Amino acid sequence: MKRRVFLLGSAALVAGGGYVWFRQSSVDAAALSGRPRLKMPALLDTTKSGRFGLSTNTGQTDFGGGRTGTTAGYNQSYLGPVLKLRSGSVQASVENRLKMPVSSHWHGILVPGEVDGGPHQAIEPGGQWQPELPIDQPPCTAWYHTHIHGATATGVYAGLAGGIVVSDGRDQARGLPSTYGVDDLFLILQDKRFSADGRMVYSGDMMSRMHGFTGDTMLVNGQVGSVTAVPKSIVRLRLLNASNARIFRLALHDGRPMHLIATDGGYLPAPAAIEELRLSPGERAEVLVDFSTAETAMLVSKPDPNAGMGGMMGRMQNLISRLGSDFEVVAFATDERLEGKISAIPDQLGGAIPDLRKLQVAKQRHFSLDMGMGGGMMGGGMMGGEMAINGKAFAERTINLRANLGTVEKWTVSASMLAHPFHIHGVAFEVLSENGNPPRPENRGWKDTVLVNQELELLVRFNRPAPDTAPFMYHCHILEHEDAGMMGQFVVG
Ligand SMILES: [Cu+2]
Repeated sequence: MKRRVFLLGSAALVAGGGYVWFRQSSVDAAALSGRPRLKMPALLDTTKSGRFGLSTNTGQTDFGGGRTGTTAGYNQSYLGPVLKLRSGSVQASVENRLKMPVSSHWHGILVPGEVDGGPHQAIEPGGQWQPELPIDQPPCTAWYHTHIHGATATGVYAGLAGGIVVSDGRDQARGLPSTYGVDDLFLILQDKRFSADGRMVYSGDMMSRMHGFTGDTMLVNGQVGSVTAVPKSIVRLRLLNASNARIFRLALHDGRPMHLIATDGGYLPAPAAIEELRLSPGERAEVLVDFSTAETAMLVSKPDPNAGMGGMMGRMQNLISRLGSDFEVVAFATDERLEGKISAIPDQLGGAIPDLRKLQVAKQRHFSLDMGMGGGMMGGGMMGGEMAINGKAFAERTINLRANLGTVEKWTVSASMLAHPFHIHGVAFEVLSENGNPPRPENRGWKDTVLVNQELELLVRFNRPAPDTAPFMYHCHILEHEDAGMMGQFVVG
């Protein structure tokens, strides 16, 4: 069945843009054959050595397609290697060769506050940080990125981010594709803006501060206009949204299903066939796609719901953006030389079903994600586009709440005006309800980041400690909002 091309009202105004192209039920193989092949990030496998080293660098990056930029990365000029971690103690070393402070937050890795890599673990220029990471969690896809308050948006945009795979080495027994770079692919999705002469640009203008910065060009693993070679088999895509602000609504161009196998914290009990996957900044999802049925395929995205429905400014932004209507995220072409080992979607995955409902709720809390209007329309001290949670902008010396180690709390998180991806450090949570309904498939399982469009109820499990000197953060993962103060911090003890 052909996928319905779904257009927002305003998108009709950008006809002549790319969307008509995606009505095609097949992707032209000849058109893809001239493109450069997508490269996977280098894999830094720590499962034998139990250690890894990262160092921040800056450099000039050629993204392909005539696009270049002055960028930063870990161990390279843009982004960083994918770290493969196993359970047990892992010795990390992060060296900062940049002229500004950076950090390395292990987003989705459940470790104590002192080694979480948040704003309190800044690494000064020339400095080195050597945390020991006690890895103890189910297999999952996670990531790392700089997290300096006020400089996270520009740091991640420059390239200070990389992927993480937590593995228990048992994916073959699960019947899952597990050959990295062949049938187990890591795809880092980002959007960027480029000047007329192809240089990467960033803007902290009013619209970007309000809505978050969105780009006009798609990058996958730091590459523009590439094609991903896949075997004619079942392939696993580890999808990471490392954009500053863009929310993806992903689908295969021909309506073939994606089989969702894992969300942020790891495997679901069984695969769930879905047609659309919503992935907001900071979130990860693993899907299986069957590439045996056709030689080519295209992962596309519908417009960002924040840009399309976020009022007049979002609509204007849509009109000037080439990513305003349905757009290509990543193209695939089968390659006979690649050997895929998996030809069927497994029935079961063995992911533990979080059932926090059986546990006693120690405390109930409410969080309101607040946006100050530029003109001070909201009053209450949130002038000039300041962002806040429960009316309070982030303050480095304020502990906003205290939780007890080993307890479960019910957090109700609400948002108005825009949808905000809400991330909590150092915990895994279960989405209890989403706008009064059961959570959508991609919000099931263990989560650490979730898009809040109206009101979500979360059951949050606190089982990692964080002292007053190294509290955990909770914040909006639209990085411009986070930098502007939509963040709080908590201790667990
Ligand atoms: Cu936000």
